[in-house]
Amino acid sequence: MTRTNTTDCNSHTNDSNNIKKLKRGFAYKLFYQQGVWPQNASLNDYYLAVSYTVRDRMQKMFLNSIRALQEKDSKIVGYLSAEFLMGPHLHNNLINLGLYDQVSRAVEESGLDIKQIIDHEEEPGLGNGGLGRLAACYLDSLATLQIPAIGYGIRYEFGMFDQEIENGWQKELGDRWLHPGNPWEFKKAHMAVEIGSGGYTERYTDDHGNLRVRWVPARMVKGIPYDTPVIGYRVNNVNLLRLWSAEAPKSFDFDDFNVGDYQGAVHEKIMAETITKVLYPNDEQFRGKELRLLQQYFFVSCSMQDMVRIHLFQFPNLDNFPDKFAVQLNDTHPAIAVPEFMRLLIDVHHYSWEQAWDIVTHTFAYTNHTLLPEALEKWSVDMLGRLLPRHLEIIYEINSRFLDLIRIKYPGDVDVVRRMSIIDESGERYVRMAHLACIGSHAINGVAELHTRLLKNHTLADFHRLWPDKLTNVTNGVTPRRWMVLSNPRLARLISSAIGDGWITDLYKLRKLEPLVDDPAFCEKWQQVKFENKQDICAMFSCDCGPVFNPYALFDVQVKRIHEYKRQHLNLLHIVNLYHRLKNNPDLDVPPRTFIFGGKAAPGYTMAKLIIKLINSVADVVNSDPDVKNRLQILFIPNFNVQIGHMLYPMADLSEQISLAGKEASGTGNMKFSMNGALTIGTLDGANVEIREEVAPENFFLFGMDVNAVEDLRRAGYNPQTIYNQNEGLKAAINLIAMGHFSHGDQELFRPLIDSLLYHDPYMVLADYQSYVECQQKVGEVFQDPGRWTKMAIRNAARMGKFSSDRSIADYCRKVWKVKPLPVELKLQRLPENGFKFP
Ligand code: AZC
Repeated sequence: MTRTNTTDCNSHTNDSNNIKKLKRGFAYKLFYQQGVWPQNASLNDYYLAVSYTVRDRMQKMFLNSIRALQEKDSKIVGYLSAEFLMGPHLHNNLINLGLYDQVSRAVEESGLDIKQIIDHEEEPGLGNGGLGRLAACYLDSLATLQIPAIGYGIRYEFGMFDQEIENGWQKELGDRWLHPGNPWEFKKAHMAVEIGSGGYTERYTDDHGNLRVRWVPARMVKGIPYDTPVIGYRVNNVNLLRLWSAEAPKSFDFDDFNVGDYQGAVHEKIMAETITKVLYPNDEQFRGKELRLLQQYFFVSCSMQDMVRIHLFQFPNLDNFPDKFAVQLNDTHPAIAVPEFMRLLIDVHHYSWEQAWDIVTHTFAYTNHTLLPEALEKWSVDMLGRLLPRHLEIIYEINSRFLDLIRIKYPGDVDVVRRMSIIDESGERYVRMAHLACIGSHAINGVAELHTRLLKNHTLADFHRLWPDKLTNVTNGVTPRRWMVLSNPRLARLISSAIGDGWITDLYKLRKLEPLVDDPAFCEKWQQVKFENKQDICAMFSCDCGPVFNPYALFDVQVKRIHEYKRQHLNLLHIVNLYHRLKNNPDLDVPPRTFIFGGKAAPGYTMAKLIIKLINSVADVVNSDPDVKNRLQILFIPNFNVQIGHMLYPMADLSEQISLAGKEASGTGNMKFSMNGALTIGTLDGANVEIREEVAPENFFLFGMDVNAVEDLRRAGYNPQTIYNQNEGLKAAINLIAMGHFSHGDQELFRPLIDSLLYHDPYMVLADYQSYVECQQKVGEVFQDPGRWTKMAIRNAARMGKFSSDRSIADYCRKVWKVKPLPVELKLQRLPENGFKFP
């Protein structure tokens, strides 16, 4: 049920009444909540006052939504994810509530600047990149599609580190997102749950003579939920993001304290609270740290206990749990939920193994997000057994029953048993979390067609052969609310003025833009939007003494985590080559280009950090070279995060999606760029394949090997040196770097990178180089024909319907979760005039 906007002739009066109320709201919050007079208030005080006022406007819907979950026989999606990269809340909430215009007027009339207030928010960066941001887009779509859902995760005290660039190198700084105060969360201390770890298990006979198992943990911590409302776009539904924070069960050990052991007294508290202290900043690199396993178990156990509690609030037992909850495992980080739920069902709620297994396998579904072998989680059996002894027993039992099944299915095939076992016994013994997730789930999905195909044929081939119906594809998507309406208001306005605003909740409607490619006035407006977006970013950098960016240049953007498989160094080799050619031939007929990079490297990933240093070093030389002034510029934007993404996707002309085919599971930045009218230069990898299908090959700059060619080349024996020796342009580019042209003559600095390219080149940068450079040449030629370029850009945006996360969520609902929308009605209306009579 959609909320209707006031469209009667009184709407103007209503508006001004609302604005008056909002202004009073700000003043009230400033006075009573922040405890300051306006003249003494800081920007943070104003931000908080505005946010609390907006939050109040959500409360009625929030409380009604929670009541609807409890009252109705509705099915709830439990989305378990170690990461939720939500990005700033205020702006998004204003848009979804439909309050942006009114609040900004109220703010202006109060003498403040809405942009300044919005920009003041410290974004909750509780995720590394793609996987965490996808979870956030999905929460937006779940609420907008009116699907009851709870996102369960970890309230890291320190989220993703802040990146600074010092002398070209990445420097990591602690993120203090909670420091200014978080107006969007509600602490629910009374809903704490207890979480154990360590200890031992014991068998006992209960009062009815049944043999049972009991886990006696060595340590307990409390999990405290913090709830953040997630509102849908112009609907009454508000879902829940429930993040868990660890606290010691008691704050001090007074015995220790009284005998003078202050350190000992606080030790336990500190240890407990360490669990949710910090997000591990490694994306797609498994590290096997004990604290990380504790984090995973902690939030999973909190969440499963919470869902069980919600269920038992309505039903006498857990028999029908899978009718009430569909639980999604966002990668294997929450896969320990499988043995944890078995433990709760068997040890605590006294189900038989068979009954419990039936409930568990009807509850869970698992999404795989990566094919990179180094990202696949496998925990040492010793460590897991030490931290979670009962879970290890359960995992062994699951495995033993599963392998029995395999032996029956494939008699005599010992190899398949070895391959499919949850326990990897090839050396030190490990628990393979992907196998556990596959076996414990009723559905498994990849995140793009190609990725799912590769899962079926390679990574999970044995499982696919065993259960041909379990593996499905759900191609990723992104929310057009944040990634268009919020971040690109100029484009959103232009589109809505041309085709109405239905596209915001039905992105396929963008198709209506297509005929407008033949409308010169529309094309001109389209160009103007892009130009103004580019000017915005130029303005931001023009006051620095650094380079001033030329808004007429082709803005060529690669923003994403820095990783060798994403091949930022391929982009760089092209830049160096272009620089070299321009120096040798000033008459070269190429359009001016501004190359923009952004992204963080995992702190322990030396090669990725060296790539950042190289980008900045090349930028230093190129930007200060008068020979290429205004023709070639390079900008590394530090601390790429959601907020900076808001700025960068809308101003890009060209989107770089250049991973080696078969390595990027999907990518989601590729979708954000296209929606905002950038053209893609890309390989046939991840969702690029489907983007190209949608926009048609002639509107996509394709280069490089496909997965088959990659496979063939690897099998034939790949030797990057041969390519280096045969390609003059490549040789020149590599030599410039190697000879120290960008490092003040230092030939050692970039040697590890150069050696890696020349002697291993695991991501086949050199093999794709020539094809990339030629494709970039074509990009330049097309850009010099603005009419043609604009038509291609409009067609790109017009055909992005498939890549709305609304479509992805609708797919999950239909294929995996079997849930239906539950529109929330505003039954609980306003607070009674004379206050409550408490029950
Ligand atoms: C990422 C994939 O690398 C990216 O291709 C995909 O778009 C995204 O997930 C969302 O599905 N994976 C991760 O961020 N991390 C892990 C551990 O897979």
